[in-house]
Amino acid sequence: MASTALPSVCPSAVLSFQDKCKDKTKCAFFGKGKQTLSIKTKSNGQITMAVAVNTSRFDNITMAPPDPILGVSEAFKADTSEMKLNLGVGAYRTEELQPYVLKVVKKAENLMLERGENKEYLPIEGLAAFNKATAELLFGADNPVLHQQRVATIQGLSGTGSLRVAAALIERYFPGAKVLISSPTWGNHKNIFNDARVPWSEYRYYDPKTVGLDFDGMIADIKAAPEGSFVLLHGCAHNPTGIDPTLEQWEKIADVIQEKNHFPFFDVAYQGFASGSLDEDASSVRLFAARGMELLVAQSYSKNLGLYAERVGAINVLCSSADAAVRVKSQLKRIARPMYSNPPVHGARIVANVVGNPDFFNEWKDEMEMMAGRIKSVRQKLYNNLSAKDKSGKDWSFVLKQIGMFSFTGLNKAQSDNMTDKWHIYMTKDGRISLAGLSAAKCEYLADAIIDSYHNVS
Ligand code: PLA
Repeated sequence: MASTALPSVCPSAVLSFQDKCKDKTKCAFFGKGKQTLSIKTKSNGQITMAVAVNTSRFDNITMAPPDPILGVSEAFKADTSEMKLNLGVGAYRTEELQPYVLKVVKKAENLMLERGENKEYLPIEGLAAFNKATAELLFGADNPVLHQQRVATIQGLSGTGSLRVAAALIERYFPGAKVLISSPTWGNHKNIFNDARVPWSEYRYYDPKTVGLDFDGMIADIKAAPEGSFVLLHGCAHNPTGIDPTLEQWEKIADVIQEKNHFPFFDVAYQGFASGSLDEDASSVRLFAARGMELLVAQSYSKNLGLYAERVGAINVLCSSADAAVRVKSQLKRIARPMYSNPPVHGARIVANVVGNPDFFNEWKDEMEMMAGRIKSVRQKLYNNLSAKDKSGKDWSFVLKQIGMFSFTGLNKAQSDNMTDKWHIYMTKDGRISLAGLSAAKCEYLADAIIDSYHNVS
């Protein structure tokens, strides 16, 4: 800040100066709001004038790093190459690499328009028909936990917002409890718990040597965690590895969690997308519920119904009694109200309409199978190209073993950089590619890029 002492002037001069400057648009000292001027009269009659040039109270705020996943889409947009391919974010594309709105979603929306639904606020907990449908999709409509009213469900701002509400519940009612997160995991998990001030640590999950699950490491780390920790589990289609435990392994994971009095916390962002079946993909959650365990589940409809920007999802807390569920639900609402007040209605109505109408429900299942099927077919085609073109003898079969939207290629940061810099293929720097953004036509090009990056960059 520059400080200038003006020659002694009488107070009336100050007044006239201030008067002149009342019209700030004409006064040179107030150029475009970038400068501020303050005038002080000292006891000796001198006037000091302080001019602050181009300063901001935000000057000590540094640039946040670009988001490791959504930042990739920004970089992709800026690339002018015709060969460019966005395999960063997990968003389903058609064979023509265009975004896809499910036909059944359009039908449900038309119905909603015809009905002339209003735009009144939803209750804090969200749309009742949605909450009922989402808990039934997750646990199965005839699951005793629902009939016993042991599940507290509130609609959330998709998977992310639901995880954030659950994190706030943990912070408030289980202070100091740790969340155990798989290594690696979806990049945003750590931010969510950091921002909610919930301590976390990692458990082993991925074994680069076998390109598979490090099951023994996972069990050992869950066992070693302080009793009563929350164990964050990907319900299906683990992101980023695409490696899920088998049902037998899930049973063993449940054993250890029960032994240690831990709390299972499922993130279900891909129900129906891993196997193509809603029920099969919920089997991990249902297995834990059948053991009478209390658990948390965050759900998302971004991928399975393609409702990405509608932000529709839910947080479910399975409690050991109906009475506990009522109290937990009241506190979930208490957390949500000052955070975002109440959730958006449009996506919730779509889900409720699709699930509530048997024809629509069947159409949804068909379309989900179609999407999951397209991803499986490009997975196969990518593998075929990799194994036919790479003469080094490397085993690429892990591509086929992984499930869901992603393939975890094992490419390191330098190799992933090569994919982008040389081949214009955009992906996250942990070596993850979204097969949902790949077309059959681009499989060969992608295989060439992977082989080049794997063998020629270290
Ligand atoms: N949980 C997991 C494991 C996810 O992969 C994602 C999304 C979410 C929750 C949250 O999604 P939602 O808030 O839209 O419901 N992961 C994406 C997108 C698809 C993202 O990073 O936001 C991904 O590319 O990893």
